[in-house]
Amino acid sequence: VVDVVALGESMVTFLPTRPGRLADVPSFDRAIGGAESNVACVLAAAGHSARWVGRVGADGFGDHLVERIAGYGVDVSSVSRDPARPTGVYFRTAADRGTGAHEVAYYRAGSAASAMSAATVDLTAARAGRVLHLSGITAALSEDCRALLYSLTARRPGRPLLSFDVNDRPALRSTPEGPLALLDLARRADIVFVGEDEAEEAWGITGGPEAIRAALPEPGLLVVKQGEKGATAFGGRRPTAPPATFEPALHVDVVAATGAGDAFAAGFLSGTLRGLPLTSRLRLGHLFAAAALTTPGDLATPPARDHADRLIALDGTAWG
Ligand code: KDG
Repeated sequence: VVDVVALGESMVTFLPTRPGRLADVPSFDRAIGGAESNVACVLAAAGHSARWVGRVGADGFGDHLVERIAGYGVDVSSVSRDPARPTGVYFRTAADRGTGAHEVAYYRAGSAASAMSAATVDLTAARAGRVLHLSGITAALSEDCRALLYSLTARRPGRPLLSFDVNDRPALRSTPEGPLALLDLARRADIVFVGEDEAEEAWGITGGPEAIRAALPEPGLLVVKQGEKGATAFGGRRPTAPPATFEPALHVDVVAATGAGDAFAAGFLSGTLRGLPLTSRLRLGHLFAAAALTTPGDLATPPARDHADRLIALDGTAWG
């Protein structure tokens, strides 16, 4: 059984060769992106077996994605090709040094991945892992994609451990009820990742991690990411649940934040697959995120397992 299956849209990503507005950047370097395949790539790099299930066009960009993701050791045998629709691509600018703001231009409407549905995706392959990792991005791609998420998150015998990263992308919202579907889907998952700022923006929840847990009591594990401060995990169901576990993040000079959330999820899932305690899972999340934060693209190779294990075992003051 494969450890983790991640399903979602991957895109060829164009990273700017210089800072500045999209209107001014003269050229871009090609890289790969896609929140869910990022999680699969990082987990494979961390020594787990991982599969990415997605749909790309029958074009060169589709070939590029499949080859690059396979290069991380991810099983891509269940990726389907759509002869009638293109592979999605997107461009972004460098983050502003002061505010972190950057521009993103998606060219993904009508993409091959937006045609993912129960008819075009290998559901058996999607359900065959110990963990199935999904994200809210898929819900925003099309009606079919949203229906696919509802079907994969339905509680049924033998369902893999369901991991869901809310990943609200305001630029992709097509309906005002979009954010509510994300809440609905999160409630059906076993492990949920959400940003504190994201919960406020999407759902208007302002009271911090405790308030988010109150609104989202169902998942066995809820991880609230608090940016450079750290992350809080709630395990077990109320009212008998242990108290929240907070772990501070590592301080790094951020080069690009994109992909950090995916790396964090991969680190946490790696610790989960290894049966590590919550504190270690959160620290692995932070460690993997630090690697992504200090590289310009989405993907960074996480530290090797023995190295990572020594780092997460450092005493709390090294982490504070
Ligand atoms: O988490 C990184 C992703 O945001 C990036 O790779 C692009 O998947 C992407 C998206 O839909 O925003």
